[in-house]
Amino acid sequence: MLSLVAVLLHCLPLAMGYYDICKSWVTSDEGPSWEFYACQPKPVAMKEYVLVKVEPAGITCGEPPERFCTHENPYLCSDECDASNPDLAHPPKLMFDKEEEGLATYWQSVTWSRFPEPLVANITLAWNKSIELTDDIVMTFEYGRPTIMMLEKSLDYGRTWHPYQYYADDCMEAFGMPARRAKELSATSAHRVLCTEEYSHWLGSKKEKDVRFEVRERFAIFAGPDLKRMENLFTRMESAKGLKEFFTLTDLRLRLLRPALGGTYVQRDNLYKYFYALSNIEVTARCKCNLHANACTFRDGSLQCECEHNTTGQDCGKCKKNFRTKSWRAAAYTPTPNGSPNACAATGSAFGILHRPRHMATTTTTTTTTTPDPSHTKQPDCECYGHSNRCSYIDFLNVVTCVSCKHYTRGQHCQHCRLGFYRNQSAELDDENVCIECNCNQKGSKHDRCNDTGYCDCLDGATGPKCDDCLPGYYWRQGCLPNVCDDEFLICQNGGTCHENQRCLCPNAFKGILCEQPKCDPHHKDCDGACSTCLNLVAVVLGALVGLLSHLRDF
Ligand SMILES: *[C@@H]1O[C@H](CO)[C@@H](O)[C@H](O)[C@H]1NC(C)=O
Ligand SMILES: *[C@@H]1O[C@H](CO)[C@@H](O)[C@H](O)[C@H]1NC(C)=O
Ligand SMILES: *[C@@H]1O[C@H](CO)[C@@H](O)[C@H](O)[C@H]1NC(C)=O
Ligand SMILES: *[C@@H]1O[C@H](CO)[C@@H](O)[C@H](O)[C@H]1NC(C)=O
Ligand SMILES: *[C@@H]1O[C@H](CO)[C@@H](O)[C@H](O)[C@H]1NC(C)=O
Ligand SMILES: [Ca+2]
Repeated sequence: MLSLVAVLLHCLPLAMGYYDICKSWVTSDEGPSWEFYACQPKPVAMKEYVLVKVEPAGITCGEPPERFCTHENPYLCSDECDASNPDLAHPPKLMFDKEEEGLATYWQSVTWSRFPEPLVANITLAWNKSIELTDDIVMTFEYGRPTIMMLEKSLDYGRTWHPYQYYADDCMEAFGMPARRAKELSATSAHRVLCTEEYSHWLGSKKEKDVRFEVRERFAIFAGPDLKRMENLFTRMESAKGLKEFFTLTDLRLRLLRPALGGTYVQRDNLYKYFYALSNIEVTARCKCNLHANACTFRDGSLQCECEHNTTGQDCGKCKKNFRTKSWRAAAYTPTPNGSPNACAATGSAFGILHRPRHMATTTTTTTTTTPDPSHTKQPDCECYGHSNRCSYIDFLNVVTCVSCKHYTRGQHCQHCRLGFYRNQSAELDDENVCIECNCNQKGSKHDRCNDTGYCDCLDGATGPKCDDCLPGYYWRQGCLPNVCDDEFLICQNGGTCHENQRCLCPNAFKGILCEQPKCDPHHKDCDGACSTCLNLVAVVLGALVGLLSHLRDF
C-alpha cells in the first residue's frame, strides 16, 4: 500500500584516513621509542547509542487508538494507530531501528484534531557524551515533511539549548529570517545558523522525505566539493573560532512546529490527515576525545573515549593523576599530517628538581645523575601542579617560580592556597579543587583567613567554623551582640517579655531596660501605676480646649 521506496540513507562515514593512530614505536639514531600523534575515533552511526525523549506527554499516537488519513487519499481513512497493538503502534524507538528493505517503521504523533491549537512536538536525542558531526543529519518523514520545524543543540547535556537550523516553507513568515541555503555559505559564515526553505515545501508525501542538516556542504567550503582536502578543514578548525564547536554537541532537539499541509491550507473538515511521522534520524559522528583517543566504547550506558597520551575522563579532558606537571591541553590537528599530541607529563620527571636553588642542587649531585649541573643552560621545567604553565626565573635567588597560579593557589610551585582559602584535604595537590574558600562571615570574624581545617577567627561572642553563630548569651544582629534580656539572668521584670534577646517589651506603666522602673517618679506618693501628674496635665489641656471651643462657638 505505501510506496515502500527504500530510503537511501547513506550513512557511510566519510573516508578519512587521518589521525587514526595515537602512537607508534619508532626507531631512530637514539634507539627505539614511542612517537605520539593527535588521534580521533572513527565516525559511527550515533543512533545506536541515543536516548530519546518525546514531548509533550500524549503526543505519540495510539492511546486511545486513532484513525488517520493521508494527503494522497484524505477520504479513505483506513489507517489506524493503536499503542496496545504491536503491529499498529508507532513508538519513538522506530525512529532508530534497522529497517527491513522497503518497510518503513516510524514514530507517529496524534492528529491535529485540536486545530487551531498548534500541533507541536519535541524530540530530544541525548548521548551523554560530546560528539562531533562528520556527516549530514538526515531526518526522514513519512507522509510529508513538516512545514515548520527547527533543530536545536546542546553542548552541556541538555542544560542550555541553541538554535542549530530553522526550516520553514516561508522563513520570513515563520521565523522572520531570510531563507538561505547551506550551499551559499562561505568560509567566514560556515558556522552560521540559517533558515532554509529547501526541505519544507510540499512535493508529494513520497517524493522527498528527507530533511537534512548539511554538514558535508559546510565541510566542502574548506575541503573541496568531494571532501578530498580534509586537512584544510582540520587546519581551519584549529584556527577559526567556533568552527569546531559548531559541529560538536551532546544533545539534539527537533522541534516540530507545524505538520505537512499537503500544499494547501488547513482543512478543518478533515484534521485526521495532519500529523508527524518520522521513520529515521541518522546522526553520523565521532566521539569527541580532544584528539587524545582513537577509540570510543559504549560502557555503563554511555560512550567513553579510550584515552591515550596519559589523559583521562569521558572526553580525555584532563590529565591522569600524577601526570599534571603541565596543564591539560587538547591535542591539535596541526601541524599536518600528524598534529600535536600535547600529551600530559608525569610529575617528578627528569628535570623535576631543577628549580631548586643552586646550593641545594650541588649538595645532591651524588644522589642522581639527572641532577643538573648548575652551569647547564637547559631551560628548567616549570612545575606548577597544573595550576599554571608559566614560570619566571628570579636571578638573585636562582629560583624558578610559577607565575599566575590559578585555582586560588600561590607559591613557587603553586603548592599553597591563597589567603582566604584553605587546603582541601580530599584533593591532590594538582586538583583544580585543591583550595577552598574560607568564607568567613564578615560580621562575625576578625579577618577573612582561616586555619587548615577551614575555621575562621571569631570576634567576641561569635562561634562556629565560619563565625556565623553566636555563643550563648549573645544574639545575632550584624554580628554577635550581648543579650539585653533572656530567660535566665537578664529576666524582664514586672511582667515584661523578652523580644529576641534584644529588648524587653514592658507593660505600659514600666520602663527601663528590664522594665524595672515604673514610669512615674517612684517618690510620688500615689504612684501605683496610674500617673496622677499626667492625668492632671490632661485635665488642664482638656479644660483649655473646651474653653477654646465654646469661645469659637460664640463667634
Ligand atoms: C520544546 O523545547 C523548547 C525548548 O527547547 C521548550 O521551550 C518547549 O516548551 C518544548 N515544548 C514542548 C511541547 O515540550
Ligand atoms: C553520563 O556519563 C557519565 C560519565 O560516563 C556517567 O557517570 C553518568 O552516569 C552518565 N549519565 C547517564 C544518565 O547515563
Ligand atoms: C604516559 O605515561 C607512561 C608511564 O609513565 C609513559 O610510559 C608514556 O610514554 C606516557 N605517554 C605519553 C604520551 O607521554
Ligand atoms: C575537594 O576536592 C574533591 C576532589 O576534587 C572535590 O570533589 C570536592 O568537591 C572538594 N571540596 C570542596 C569543598 O570544594
Ligand atoms: C582550626 O581551628 C579549630 C577551632 O579553633 C580547631 O578545632 C582545629 O583543630 C584547628 N585546626 C588546625 C589544623 O589547626
Ligand atoms: Ca524506522
